[in-house]
Parts: sequence; structure tokens; C-alpha cells
Amino acid sequence: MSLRTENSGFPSESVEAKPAGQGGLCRKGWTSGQLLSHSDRLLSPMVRTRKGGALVPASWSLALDRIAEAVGDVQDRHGPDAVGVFGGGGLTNEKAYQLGKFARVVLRTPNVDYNGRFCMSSAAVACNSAFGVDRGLPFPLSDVSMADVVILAGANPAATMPPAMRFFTALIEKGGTLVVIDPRRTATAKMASVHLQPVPGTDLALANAMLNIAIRADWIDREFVRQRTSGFDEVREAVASYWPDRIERLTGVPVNAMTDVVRAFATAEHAMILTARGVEQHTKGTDTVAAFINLALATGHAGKLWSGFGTLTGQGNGQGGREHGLKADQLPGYRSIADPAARRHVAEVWGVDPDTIPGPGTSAYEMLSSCGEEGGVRALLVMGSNPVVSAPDAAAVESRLSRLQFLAVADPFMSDTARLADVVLPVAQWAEEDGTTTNLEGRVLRRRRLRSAPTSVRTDLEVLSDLAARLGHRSGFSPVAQHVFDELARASAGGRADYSGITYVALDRASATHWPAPRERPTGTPRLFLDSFSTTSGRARFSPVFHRAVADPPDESFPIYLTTGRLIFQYQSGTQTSLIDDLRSDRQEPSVEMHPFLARQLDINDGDMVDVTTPRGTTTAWAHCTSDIRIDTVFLPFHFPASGRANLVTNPELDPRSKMPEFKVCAASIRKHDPHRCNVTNRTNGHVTYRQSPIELKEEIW
Ligand SMILES: Nc1nc2c(c(=O)[nH]1)N[C@H]1C(S)=C(S)[C@@H](COP(=O)(O)OP(=O)(O)OC[C@H]3O[C@@H](n4cnc5c(=O)[nH]c(N)nc54)[C@H](O)[C@@H]3O)O[C@H]1N2
Ligand SMILES: Nc1nc2c(c(=O)[nH]1)N[C@H]1C(S)=C(S)[C@@H](COP(=O)(O)OP(=O)(O)OC[C@H]3O[C@@H](n4cnc5c(=O)[nH]c(N)nc54)[C@H](O)[C@@H]3O)O[C@H]1N2
Ligand SMILES: [Mo]
Repeated sequence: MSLRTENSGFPSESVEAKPAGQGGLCRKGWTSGQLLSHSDRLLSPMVRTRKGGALVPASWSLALDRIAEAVGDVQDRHGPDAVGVFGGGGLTNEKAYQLGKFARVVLRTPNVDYNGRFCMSSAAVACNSAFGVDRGLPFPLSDVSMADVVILAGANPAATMPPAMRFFTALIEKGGTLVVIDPRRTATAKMASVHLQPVPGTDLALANAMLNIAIRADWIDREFVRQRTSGFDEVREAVASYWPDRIERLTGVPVNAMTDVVRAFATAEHAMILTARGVEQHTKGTDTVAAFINLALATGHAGKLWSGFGTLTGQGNGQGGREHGLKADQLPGYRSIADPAARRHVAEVWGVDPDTIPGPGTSAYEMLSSCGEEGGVRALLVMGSNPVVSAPDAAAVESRLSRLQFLAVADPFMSDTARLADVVLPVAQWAEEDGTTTNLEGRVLRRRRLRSAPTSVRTDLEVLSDLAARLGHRSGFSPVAQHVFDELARASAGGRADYSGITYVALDRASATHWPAPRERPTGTPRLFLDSFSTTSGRARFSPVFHRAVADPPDESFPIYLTTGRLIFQYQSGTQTSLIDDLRSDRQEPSVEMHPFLARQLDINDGDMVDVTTPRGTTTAWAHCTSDIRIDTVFLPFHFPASGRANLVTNPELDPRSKMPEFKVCAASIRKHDPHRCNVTNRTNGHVTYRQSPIELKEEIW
């Protein structure tokens, strides 16, 4: 999402500069200029002089010395792996690259990961395995309006990507069909031609049933399957038992609705499936994405113009953030850290011996949950994330972070995570520094510095350069974004995400370039797969995948499905949007969406304060009654801090392949808020759990 603003005195970007949004900005974008000069902005490093003491302003040299000393001390006593790095998908490509290099070269720790693990990791694993590459969309976003049928699974772009809505609107206006799969009747679902409203956590079964229908109706593109894919027979066998009427009972989606959607999709000339977090943030998120990819491949809707599978990106640099080595298992250029050839190539660019580059480290949640533990991380550097609000089972994460020997946070604001830190570094914001980001289409965009940062703050690149110098690396960590980009481009050469043909000069001249852009094809590749897929065989791979229950399914004590997600005028963990007055007026307090029938059964009225409880704990929110949600499901936005955190109750169980937590479904109970009625403490971590007698959802309201 673009963050340039007009009302803050900056020129709005031209349509050419931001083609994916065609120059449009959502309201968060228009107002984010307020953050540059906001009075809550951090203007001095803050240091805690003793454990349990207050954070007090300090000089940069004192703050950086404290970090270097703590790193040295922890590593002397517990080894290099005891220091961890936690980054963010909002950081520019240059910062993501430099932070991954800093971890491997300066800290020599394998433990580096980032909040993108909570974002797009399931889609990334599924796309790599099916197509041999992970680029959110293998085509420009504007292609959406050229398709005849688009299925949006677990995505609510009307709230989360408003500038992209013009393409969906154009699709509908020219008579195309938009199908939305979401347990809630969202603003996006209201625009759609068809809305399927499944039980949370059942999309894999739904996709398999849709493929079952397509196979039995002979809507398979046999020629495409034969010529351009591998593994279909196994998938045909896998979906054979996904009889639509059986899956109707599991998902709540009527057979005739499934059939109508499959007919429209499979028989369309051009059709797409786009997924987002609604189907990805599950313990079976990777397999669910694979099930939708299977459907697209079997019907021949991939590797062709105006057709294909894609996933909608999240954060400002959600795509670029996962290409340059900020992931525990990855080196720049989207290379595997376990691949000897990749290690040799990157080691040469870094000027180090390949054997000194650590192997794969722990994933984001695993790292957070190892904090302060024997054999785990003892000192952590956080840059560009606020896990106290955004990580699952947040109270447990918060208590682990407090048990660290040392926590450093670089943030323009005093986030809830920064409040726990021993050292907080105030850093520059987007308009005050150069860099590049890569959007969901793999299009590399130049971000130009528009004004100077306050003199007392430094950029993240300066912070890494200063820290590297203190830890014995006086070269190799340039604070200049363009130098870092040039090195990143060399490190990526020959990798999956090849930037080696891209330069700042070229980006400044043309609008932007889609990777892969190797030196011999610097103009890049807007559309992938038209001739062949990026796998070694050139064929797309089917994967047989099977439905399984959610990790924490409803039972008598916790009878309701809870899902979480976003509101249009709030952003992420709220560090930034909570400061903007215009945005605070819109549902600025924690709220829980529930169907009026469910509310009536629970004796709850619209506007009551309620406790939402799961085996992890309780969060408190205002009841927001709406018939736009399934009767058996409630929805919590995750933007709010303190006792309104949705993540106090979410399930940290991980997808075994992507290590994505199950943010999108767990079992909950709900009751009117009553501070005196907490009657059960059943958690090892000491959190109090409220219990209620089981509700019986009456037959006739279903
Ligand atoms: N306003 C706003 N915009 C944002 C952000 C923000 O915080 N605020 N964040 C950005 C980021 S980082 C991201 S990742 C994107 C996310 O963008 P989206 O993925 O569109 O957003 P979510 O609200 O997380 O989830 C989308 C939908 O999934 C549905 N859902 C929940 N459970 C299930 C399920 O089991 N099956 C299905 N089919 N659907 C389900 C929810 O009801 C929700 O409407 O948004 C980006 N844009
Ligand atoms: N329950 C639930 N939880 C979720 C999700 C969900 O759907 N449900 N979604 C997940 C997803 S998709 C995501 S992406 C995560 C996001 O959650 P977080 O990782 O917490 O992301 P943000 O809230 O954007 O936090 C970014 C922090 O970095 C700071 N910051 C911004 N720009 C910069 C910069 O340039 N440098 C530095 N050093 N700091 C900067 C901001 O002020 C803020 O404090 O949340 C995840 N958590
Ligand atoms: Mo995200």
C-alpha cells in the first residue's frame, strides 16, 4: 500500500509510479503523513538502566554500546545462537537484506525470522512447490479485470486493499463473475456474484469437493494437464472421496452452490483463483492453498493469459520482504540456506567463508516461544514488528519476552513490544529514507526520500551499520540504500528472485520492473509461466492434500468458532493507526462481530461488553451484532492492544510446512463481561480462563 500523502505536503504519486493501485490511496495512506510529525514519535533512544527500572532517554552512543555489550555477553555465555533477530515485512528490500546479512555475518546466528511468517508463508510454500517460484501474482493485478471468473478465497480486499478494488469492480461491470469464499458477508462478499460462507477451517475440503465435481462433470482441461503438469492422477484419487453432499455437511456450503461455482469457473475461458489470509492462516494453510492450486491446474486456468492462481500480499513490502534472506531458511535471491551452491554464491558476495554462514534457524513463533528458555534465544533485536500484539497466544509471548536477558527494539514509535525493551532505538519513517519495495506482482518500486528525518533519529540501515562496526565489522554494512541495493542485486543473481538487472538509475528512469530481471533481461518479467513453469521440469506440480480438523475444534466448553482479521480503517497491531485521529473514530475499540441469533442465545445485546475466552485466555470486546457472519462464528479484529488483544486467545499451533500459526480459527466461549465470574484457572502459564455452561444452538435457527 502506498503511504505517500497530499495533505501532508507531498505530491501524490502518479499512476505510472504505482500501477497496481493506479495511483489510488486508501484512507490509511492519505492520513499516514500525520505520523511523520506526530507528537508521540520517538526522538531519542531510550535505555533501561536496570531490570525493572524505567526507560529513560539516552545518547545514541550509549544505546548502541548497550546493545553491543549485551550481544557480546550473551554470546560469550550461551553461544551465537542465543541471539535472535525478528524483522518485518514492512521493511524495504534493502533493510530486509541487510538485517538477514547482519544476523548471519555479524551475529553468526541462524535465528533470524520475521512477521511475514505470520502473513504469507503458507501461500509461499504451496506456490514454490506447485510452480517452482513464489511471486504473489504471476501476472499484473490489472489482469483481474480481464478474467471472466475470479474466485477470492479468504480475502477481503474491499477492506484490506481498497486501491485494488477498481479491478474487481471493472470485472463485475463487464459482466464477469466474482465469487467470494468467506465465513463473513464482508464488503467484498456484498459486491460478489456468489458468496460461499463456509465454516472456518473447511476450505480445503471445499476445494477438494469442487475438484471432485469438476472431474465427474468432465470439466477437466486434459490437454493442459497432460502437457504442462505432473501428478494429476494422485490428486484425482485423493479427491474421489470428497463427495459434495458429504462436504456440504462439513462446510455448510450447499451442493448446488458449489456446483454452480465450479461450472462457471471451469468452463470460463479465463479464470483466476486468488487466496489471502482467510484460507492461509491455518495449521493446514499450505495444503489449503495447494487444494485451490489443484483446482486451477486441473481446469487449465494457469500459465495462460488472463488466468491463473495468485495470493494477495499483505504488508507494504510483503513480497520483497520474503526474498532477501530475512527468513530462517533462506539466503538472498530466494535461495535456500541449505543449498551448498547458494551458500557459496552468497558467501562470495559477502566476502566470507561459506562454512561460517549458519544453517536454517527457527521460525518466527518458535523463536519467540524459545525466548528466555534454556537453549533458546536470550537476547533479541526486533526491527519492524510488534509481536506483543500480533503474535498468537500473545500473553505467553509477552511473558517470554520479559524473561529475555536483553531486548532491543528499533521503531519510530513506542510500540507495546518496545515498552518491554532494554533499549529502544528511534528510527526514520518511510518518507525520510530511500529504498525499494516489491509489490504483490513482483514489481520493484523505488521509494524516494522526500524529506529529512529529525536529526535525533537514524535510519534502520544506519543502525545496522553502527552496530556492525561496534561488533567488529567496519565494512560490509553500508548505511546508503543504493549501495545496499547494488549488493543485494549481485547476491540475488541466478536465484529465483533475480534482481541483478535492476538498478536505481533504471528504476528512476522507467516506472518499475517485475523480477526475475537478470542482467540479460533487465526489463523484467510481468507475466510468468506463459511458456513454462519455474520448476526444474517446467511442469506445474499437483499435490494430493486431505482435510483435517482444526487444531482447537469447538467442544462443549468452547462451542463457538472464533476467527480474526482486519477492519478497513485500522492497520495491523495499531502502533501507527491508533495515533491518527481520523481513523480512531472508526470502531476504535475492540469489538467482536457476532450474529444476533447467537447473541440472543447468550443473552448478549449489541454494544454489551463481552469476554471471549479460549483455552489460552480471555479478551474483552464490545459486542457488534451483525447478520453478516455465520451463526456459529465470531470475528475479532486484531488491531487493539492490552486486554483487547485478539491474540490473547488465538491458537499458536503451527502449520507443519510453513510454520504459520492458526490465527484464523479456534474454539471459543462468550459471555457478558463480568470481572467477578472468573472461575477456572486451567493454564500452565497461570492465565485465568472463564468457563460457561455449554450453549445449545437450537436446530431451527440454522
Ligand atoms: N485496513 C487494513 N488493510 C490491510 C491490513 C490492515 O491491518 N488493515 N493489513 C495488511 C496485511 S499485513 C495483510 S496480510 C492483508 C490481509 O488481507 P486479508 O487476507 O483480506 O484480510 P483478513 O481480514 O486477515 O482476512 C480476510 C478474510 O478472511 C476471512 N476468514 C476468516 N477465516 C476464514 C476461513 O476459515 N475461511 C475463509 N475462506 N475465510 C476466512 C475473514 O472473515 C476475512 O474477511 O491486509 C493488508 N491490508
Ligand atoms: N489474530 C491475528 N493476528 C495476526 C494476523 C491476523 O490476521 N490475526 N495477521 C498477521 C499478519 S498477516 C501480519 S503481517 C502481522 C503484522 O503484525 P506486526 O508484525 O506487529 O506488524 P505491524 O503492526 O505493522 O508492526 C510494525 C511495527 O514496526 C514499526 N515500523 C513501521 N515501519 C518501520 C520501519 O521502517 N522500521 C522499523 N524499525 N519499524 C517500523 C511500527 O511502528 C510497528 O510498531 O500480524 C499477524 N497477526
Ligand atoms: Mo500480513
